[in-house]
Amino acid sequence: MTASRVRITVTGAAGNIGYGMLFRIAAGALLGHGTEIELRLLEIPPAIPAANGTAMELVDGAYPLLRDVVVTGAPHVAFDGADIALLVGAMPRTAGMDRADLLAANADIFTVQGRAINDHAADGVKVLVVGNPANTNAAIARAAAPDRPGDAFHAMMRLDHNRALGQLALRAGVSAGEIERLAVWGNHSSTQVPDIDHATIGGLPVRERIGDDAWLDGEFTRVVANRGAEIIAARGASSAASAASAAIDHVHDWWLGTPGDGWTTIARPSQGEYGVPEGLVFGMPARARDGEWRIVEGLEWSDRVRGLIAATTADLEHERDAVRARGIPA
Ligand code: NAX
Repeated sequence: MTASRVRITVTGAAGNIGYGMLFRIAAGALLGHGTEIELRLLEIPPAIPAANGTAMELVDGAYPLLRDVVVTGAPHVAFDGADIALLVGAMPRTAGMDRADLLAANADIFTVQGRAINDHAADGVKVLVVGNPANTNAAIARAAAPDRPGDAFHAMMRLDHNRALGQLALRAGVSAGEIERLAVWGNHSSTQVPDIDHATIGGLPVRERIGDDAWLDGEFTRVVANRGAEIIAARGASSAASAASAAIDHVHDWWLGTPGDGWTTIARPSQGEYGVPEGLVFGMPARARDGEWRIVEGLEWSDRVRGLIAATTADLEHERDAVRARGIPA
């Protein structure tokens, strides 16, 4: 896609992922070096001073592509004319809050933001939800934006995809760039299903190249699905830089296309592909061309993968039903 100037809205701009992402966006990592950028940074009132500090640093970076930075607490200002919206800010789980409370608190945020996108964003806006629970938050935002095409609302599963690539690359002693045709199905949660059955390393099937099915079907899947918790335990802070990098990868490919015949993982509202209930924002393999994603269809699931996919589907249905039980469309 080409456009000489693109307006990008980032919510939660004062947070850790925001800080990991904004300078790379300003430097051209998102849309390439021929596209000027306007940034709209949305924050809640207590975090506006910190977002202003980030905006000052963006100015101090003297990025040639960066034409404008606006910090605001008003969704209608933040999303006005947005071509790309990165919904990073979310309500974190606090002491005493159960999962249903967390879902409901975030449902309010993503309903307001979905509505503001519906009413104010540019035609063709592309929305990536990063804030957790990302898949269900994306479904909520989409439901609040009935005038926009459903497939404009994605949730980020590129970090899960990249984590799986990273583990395979380490194990095989290759670059992540040599691995193709990987997919991560389902929810961005511990039920996600990294699927290597179609994947290749340097053109060879992964199972053949690695030669250790027990590791691939056990430890590999566990490490990828629980990597976020492992990083919090190691750093004492969540995985902000790799999450920012994955969000940039997702939107970069949406805008500029996936390279060659390769595919990656996105989560967008199911249109019934692979029998997944319509509307669930579900991780699937996809290719991007000319600003549109096409799901890679026709892949066969092993019995093992099929069983795991049933579980991640039930996980997402459970989240959706918990939100709907509070009267919130999702
Ligand atoms: P931080 O707590 O550092 O930052 C979140 C920011 O969002 C804060 O500055 C807060 O003021 C702001 N915020 C809260 N409500 C808002 C609202 N209604 N409008 C605008 N801003 C709002 O969290 P960070 O580490 O940046 O993570 C952000 C989100 O990403 C979390 O929900 C986190 O769970 C999620 N993640 C999602 C990942 C994925 O793969 N989908 C991986 C990384 C990350 O865990």
